[in-house]
Parts: sequence; C-alpha cells; structure tokens
Amino acid sequence: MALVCFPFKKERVPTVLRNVDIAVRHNCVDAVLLVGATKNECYRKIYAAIEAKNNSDQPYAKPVHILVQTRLATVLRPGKGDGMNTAMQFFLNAHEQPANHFTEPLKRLHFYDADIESFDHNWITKAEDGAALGYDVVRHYFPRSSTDAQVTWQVTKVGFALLWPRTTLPWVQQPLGGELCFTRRVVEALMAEPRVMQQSDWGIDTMYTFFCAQKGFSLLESYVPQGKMHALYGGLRDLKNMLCECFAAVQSLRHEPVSEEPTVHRIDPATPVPSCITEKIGYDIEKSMRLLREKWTARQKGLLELFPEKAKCGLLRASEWPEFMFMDEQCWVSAYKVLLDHFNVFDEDWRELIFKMWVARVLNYTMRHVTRGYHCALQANTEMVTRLHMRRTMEL
Ligand code: GDX
Repeated sequence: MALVCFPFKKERVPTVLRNVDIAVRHNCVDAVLLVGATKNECYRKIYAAIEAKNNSDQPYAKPVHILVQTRLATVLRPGKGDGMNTAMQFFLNAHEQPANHFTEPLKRLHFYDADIESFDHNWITKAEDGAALGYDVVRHYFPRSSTDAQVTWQVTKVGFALLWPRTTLPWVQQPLGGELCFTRRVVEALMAEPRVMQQSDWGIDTMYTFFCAQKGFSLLESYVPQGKMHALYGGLRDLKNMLCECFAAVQSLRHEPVSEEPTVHRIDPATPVPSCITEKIGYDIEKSMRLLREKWTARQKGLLELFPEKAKCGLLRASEWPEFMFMDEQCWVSAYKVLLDHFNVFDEDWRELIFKMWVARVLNYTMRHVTRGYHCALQANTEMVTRLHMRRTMEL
C-alpha cells in the first residue's frame, strides 16, 4: 500500500500531469497525492485536468487526490515543509476516511518534486525495492552539475561534518534531496516530532534527514543515473531563501545529540556520469559576481566585526570589487562557526550577510575547482567535507 506525493507550487502543468500518470500506472502504487502551496493558477489547472480525466472514458485507474497544504507551523514561512507535512498527515489518516476507500493503513509514502522532467517508473521501483529489502528510509541520489547543489555542499554537508562528525549524517549523499520513501513507522516518528511539524520552509529536508538519523532508522541511498532534469537557476539570488532556511535548520539543531552507535546505511554505487550533466553549468556566473556588491548596509558592515579578519576584510573589499578568492575552505568554515552562534534567519541584514559569504564561497569554488573539470570539482567538494569530518572526529 504505497502513496506517491508530489508537492507543487508553480510548475509546468504538462510535466506534473505526466509524472502523476507515471505514478498511477506503477504496480506498487495505490494512490497519488498532489499537495499545492495555494489555490493558484497552476493548482486550478491541475485540478481541472484531474477532474476532466476522471470524467472521461479513460479515468485514472487509481485515486488521485489534490489538496491545498494546511498551515501546520506557526512561526516559519509557509513553504515546502507545510506541503510535505500535510502529505504525511494525509498518509497517516487516509484509511480512516471512508471516502478514500483504503481498506487498511497505507504502508509507504514516496515524495518526488513535481517538476522532474526525467521522472520515470524506475524512481518508484527503486524505492519500493529498498523498502522490500527492509530499509526504513530510501533516499534517491543522483549526479548533479558541478555548480549545482551548493547549498547541500557548503551548508548542509559542512554543517553535518562540523557538528556530528562521528555519526552517519556526514555520509548522507544528498541530505537535502526531496525524492525519498518513508515506511509508516518513520512517518509516525517524524510527525511526533514538533520541530519537524514546525519546519514549514525549505528546512524540511534537513529536518527529515536529521531526525531519521537521530532515531536510528535504516537508510538505503539508491542511485538514479539519469539524474534530475529541472530548470537552471538564474543568478545565485534565486537560492537565497533556500540557503538561509537550510542554514537556520542546521543551526536550530546544533545542540541536539545524535547517537554515535553505527546504524544501517547502505549506498548504492554510482555509475559514470553522462555528459549532459558533466557539461552543465548550474547558475549564471557573471550575474552572481554582481551580488557581492549589492544591498550593503552600515549594519552589515558592523556585523562583520564578529568574523575572523580574513572573512571580514575580504568581504569589505568585495563590497567594492568582485573579489572572492579569500573565501577558501578554511575561511568559509571559520565564518560558518560564527554564523552558527549569531545568524538570525528573521533579520534581513544577517540574511544578506550569509548570502554574500556563500556567494563568495561558491564563486571561489567555481573558479578554483570547476574550471579544472567536473571530476576535479566533485573531488574538491568531497575532500572539503572529508577533511573537516576527519579533523572534527579527532578533536572530539
Ligand atoms: N506544496 C508546496 N508548497 N510545494 C512547494 C512549495 C510550497 O511552498 N515550494 C516548492 N514546492 C515544490 C515545487 O513545486 C517542486 O515540486 C518541489 O517543491 C521542489 O521545488 P523547486 O523549486 O523545484 O526546488 P529545487 O530548487 O529543485 O530544490 C529541490 O531540490 C533540492 C535539492 O535536492 O538540493 C527541493 O526539493 C529542495 O527541497 C531540495 O533541497
């Protein structure tokens, strides 16, 4: 009994409907759930298309539900977290609603971003196979462009290595991945965790990954070789909210203990990466360089006093001229530690400051490593996390 959920906000309707169709046709799937952010135009079009299909002579062979997300949290911005948590609530209670016609409780909940153009039945099959092998959680991981995933690498992976080096967390391949499958006991445990239910924004992926590790659930990371084809970001500014919210999620957990006892964590081996991914540039570099000079305030410059000299002076120079080679690995990690103590996700000066530091870090990485080719760049990311991970393990 599996439910596949696609959270969506504003996406290409044909892509979403194509993905719904793939899920409905899968043998292991009992129902599909779409959770929209609001009743916007995209929601209305998808709703109308589902109604039309169900009233046609070839209706969906399985129930396709569409909901607007419930406001479940109280403080943070309503976003993908409320969407995914709404799906978890639906999943747990679906069998109690006679109108849903589920004869027993649903057993597995899958999530996939609604906009994946390379989605096919294999994503579901792989997750179902992992669940059949007994894993509590199956997460998909896939090759990404060397300039993509810079919130994952610079924020989440660095944070996990710094804060919980002796646990399974630094080994999670794509800790922010939104393509995963939970068994019922995982959904029950996550829903019982108030911090998960309060994480209504982009921080939800961090929360799911973190609490699954803290609760010791077994994890299979399943490799999807074709990767996730989705639209390119424009400048890095498109990622500012995600950056701030993912950092704040790690920051909010920093005093949480995680057991150092080994837990079951298997990683499917990766295969050679196709050239459409190795040759792809994930963001607009020239547009991003300008960001270092934008939106400075006197208070931001004052807050720089909290940071080590190298980060402080580098950023002050960058406010006048696009400079970023100062933001090497060591400078980023030292700034990251200050941010863990002082960052305030509700304060726009702090949001701009972390954003500019991260832009400098991403540009530094791009110019130093991405220019040497895809494999060198990925190696540099991996080595950054491994070095930090090893150093912190020795220190603790
Ligand atoms: N219900 C709901 N509510 N859905 C949302 C909302 C919201 O407020 N915001 C976004 N979505 C949907 C969106 O329509 C799409 O289906 C999915 O969530 C992902 O959003 P997208 O803007 O395509 O995110 P992006 O940049 O592709 O990031 C995704 O991948 C990241 C990663 O793998 O690194 C997203 O799943 C991130 O959470 C993840 O960290």
